[in-house]
Amino acid sequence: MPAATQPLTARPAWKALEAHHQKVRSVHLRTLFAEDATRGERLTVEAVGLFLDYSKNRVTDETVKLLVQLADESSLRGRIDAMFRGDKINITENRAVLHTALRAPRGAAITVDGANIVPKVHAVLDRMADFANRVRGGAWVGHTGKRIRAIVNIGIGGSDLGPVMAYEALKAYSDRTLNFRFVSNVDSTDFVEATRDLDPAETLFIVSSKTFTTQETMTNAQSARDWSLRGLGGDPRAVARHFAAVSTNAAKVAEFGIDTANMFEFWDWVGGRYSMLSAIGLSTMLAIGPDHFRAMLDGAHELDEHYRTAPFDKNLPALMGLLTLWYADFFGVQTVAVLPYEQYLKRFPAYLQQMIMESNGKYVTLDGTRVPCDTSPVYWGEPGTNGQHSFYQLIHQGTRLIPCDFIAFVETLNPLGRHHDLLLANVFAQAEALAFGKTADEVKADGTPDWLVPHRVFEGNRPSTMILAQKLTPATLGKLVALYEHAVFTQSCIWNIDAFDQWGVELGKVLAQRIVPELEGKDEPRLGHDSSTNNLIRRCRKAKSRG
Ligand code: G6Q
Repeated sequence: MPAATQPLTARPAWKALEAHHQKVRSVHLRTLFAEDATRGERLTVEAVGLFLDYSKNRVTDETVKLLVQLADESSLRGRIDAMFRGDKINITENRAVLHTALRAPRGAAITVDGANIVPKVHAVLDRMADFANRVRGGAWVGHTGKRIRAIVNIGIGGSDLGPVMAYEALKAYSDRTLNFRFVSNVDSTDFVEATRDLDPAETLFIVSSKTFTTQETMTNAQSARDWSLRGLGGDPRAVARHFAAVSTNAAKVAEFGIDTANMFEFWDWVGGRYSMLSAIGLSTMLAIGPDHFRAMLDGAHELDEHYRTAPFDKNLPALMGLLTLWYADFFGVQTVAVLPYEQYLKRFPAYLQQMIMESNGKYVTLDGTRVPCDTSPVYWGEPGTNGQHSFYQLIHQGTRLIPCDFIAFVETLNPLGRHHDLLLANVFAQAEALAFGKTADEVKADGTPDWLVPHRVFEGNRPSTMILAQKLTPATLGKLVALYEHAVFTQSCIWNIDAFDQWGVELGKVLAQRIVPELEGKDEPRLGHDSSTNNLIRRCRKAKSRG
């Protein structure tokens, strides 16, 4: 039987990795480095301007060889080709998965259902650029003739996290005369706080929703419409000057009252969490301008080409995906920390949380059977150095193994005295401390009293990966996004799961729809939930009527 058709845990490479794990699991990184003076230079890969140092991971050359063998036995190459080609690999929704087409150069050809989609992608990009130039240049004015000064993106999940992250990440490249806000939560506080100091005459809302049916977004969009019209004298024609939409659903956009001339389209082959480089990035383009936006697309495309063509042992996303799988499935690792040493990347971990956990947080394989091993670990993180003064304690001396991804840049966008050297010194020091720790003998040699020694020992052997780039630019951000997207895809191919659906978010949505009238209705509803849910609903109804 060819390996790919064998159950994952029966494949020769999986069996070999199990046996190999027994041999290496207690080998210390100190030993691995002591035995190979070149390890820190050898176990690195540099491509498309990203330098990946994976030498401080608990791997040997044999581990990498076996992981690559597992990728081969899982037909990773064929699956990558199928994704790029536009095969309908999102089988539970019968959709192609072509976020890579969003950054394909003009002139490329990618066919979906018999039509080349690349010209459509560029037509939308051109319309976005024209709109962005008009708003940024002041040619587009509001209903009363005033220039737009504030842009509020309304969206949630994939229609929010990418735009927020990219805006924060690329603030240095943004037009500082424009004020950007992001409203996602159905909690009214989000909308009220985001708009409290804005002038409706100068505010443009972008309603970003693939489906244009999402409860939170449509509720916020309605409140935005009311807020605008209230502030602009109630003339419904004002909507056309103060609202744009990003959606796949033209009918719903028109039904909401937004002129479809102000609608920017994307397609069902772009997953929500993979959509920040589609028209969902309109707020990003408004902030940084079309040229920087295109540079971001080009960066992502470079990484796409690298992923598509590089051998897996020299392939940045493939290696990153495989390393995490090694920890998740063989070391039983439950969580991974992403720690950018770059303040502008403060929302990058939150963005990755959705991309990774909504994609690979699955227990059902493409065949509908249960996966035979663990799938995605939990991702979390904060920028360094702040985290060092908070949760790093647990990473250094806690009982769990938490692999870390460090992201650092040689240059800062804001040179100021010694700050950047201190920042870099810290990120390198953390990776070193995690890997090598500090032995009891070393602690004693410092003159530490015996009783205190155990507290001051660092076991080390805590793995980390260092991603180093020259400088945070739009192109670099595009590369980082594509790097993680493809690392996620790599894992999903091995686990044989659908990384592009998200059925796990549906049940709660449906139940909420049922509870809304039970909370709002005048008459006491007949409640048919469990006793806890019934009690919570009754309690709120009573408290509201007293309130
Ligand atoms: C992402 C998910 C989800 C989605 C939101 C918003 O992959 O599908 O996070 O982006 O639920 O959906 P709409 O864009 O349709 O409003």
